[in-house]
Amino acid sequence: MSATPTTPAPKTNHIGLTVIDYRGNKTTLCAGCGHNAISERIIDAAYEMGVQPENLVKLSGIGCSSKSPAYFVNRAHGFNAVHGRMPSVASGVALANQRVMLLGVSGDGDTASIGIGQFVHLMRRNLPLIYIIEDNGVYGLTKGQFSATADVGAKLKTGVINDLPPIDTCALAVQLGATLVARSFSGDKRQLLTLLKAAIAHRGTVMIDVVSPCVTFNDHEGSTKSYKYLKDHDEPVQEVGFVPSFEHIDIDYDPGTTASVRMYDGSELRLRKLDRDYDATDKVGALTTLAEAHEKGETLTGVFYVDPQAPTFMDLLRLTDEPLARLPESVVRPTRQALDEIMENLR
Ligand SMILES: Cc1ncc(C[n+]2csc(CCOP(=O)(O)OP(=O)(O)O)c2C)c(N)n1
Ligand code: SF4
Ligand SMILES: [Mg+2]
Repeated sequence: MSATPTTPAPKTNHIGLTVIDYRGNKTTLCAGCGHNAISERIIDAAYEMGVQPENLVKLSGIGCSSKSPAYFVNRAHGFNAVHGRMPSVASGVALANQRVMLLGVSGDGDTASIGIGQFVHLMRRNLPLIYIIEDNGVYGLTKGQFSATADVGAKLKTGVINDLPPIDTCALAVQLGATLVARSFSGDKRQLLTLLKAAIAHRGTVMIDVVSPCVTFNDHEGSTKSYKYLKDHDEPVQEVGFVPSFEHIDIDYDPGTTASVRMYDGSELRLRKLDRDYDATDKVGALTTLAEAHEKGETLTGVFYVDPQAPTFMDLLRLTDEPLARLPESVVRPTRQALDEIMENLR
């Protein structure tokens, strides 16, 4: 009698979950939209890093990009904020509960146009959160008008040419105080996955601008955010590698050519030099490199800046670890005597 073939049990991560536990709803975005590839990488990164789904808070604003959190990690919490106002909601969540992991997904319009005021203030606080911009250079949801990240000379399908200089969200984030700043391309599976895993291991503000082509309104000849343009112009500043804290792998590498950055949770981010000599811990160097790339019309990708030691907003506020919402009244309510003393001092 022949043995009945058995289906192999799905692989589990180090907290015992399968990749299915990290999936979301079926996407309603256009087939081929770069945003879908980013959702897939988020699922892979959360699975590989063993993120507890119920410990994750997904936040977004308005746009096709801001719909994406519905398409990954269904078991997480979610908040879809008003257009460009995700940072203030995220700040509130972070302050109310330091134990959750925050993942914000925004668009170039949601961030660099209507949301720029909130974005710049978020970047200067080093609040622990991951902020992803799904950057297609247009307002996809409202049918493809230029956004503030569109390059000078970029052409819409209608022939309209963009004359205004773009806002470089990475340069802004580095200058203002974000402590892990990177750019990637939705079509570069390996680099994006590695960056997302490093982002999960970091404590502080992570800002990743992911060029994510809009196949419906901005993937034609003349666009600088199309799949073809990125394939021809994507220039990594280094090769990124990542060893999570729970995988004690000793990989030999040449310290002269690979810089190693120890992340907050003990993981290791490895940055291997390519043609250019790039130091991701040098803030001024990062700004100069981004400015030079801008002058030359290059699309650089990789880690521009990382500082795993910088104090976070919570450290500066000396906030208790215990979620504020769970503190008992005896702790949050001043005593009669304390109130009397305050009143006495005001006389
Ligand atoms: C207050 C407000 N103003 C304008 C709009 C219209 N609107 C919806 S999405 C959007 C732009 C979205 O662009 P982006 O953030 O780049 O997302 P994408 O769709 O390209 O992913 C705009 C202007 C709105 N919903 N609310
Ligand atoms: S319109 Fe563009 S951004 Fe929106 S889902 Fe379609 S391809 Fe993606
Ligand atoms: Mg957009």
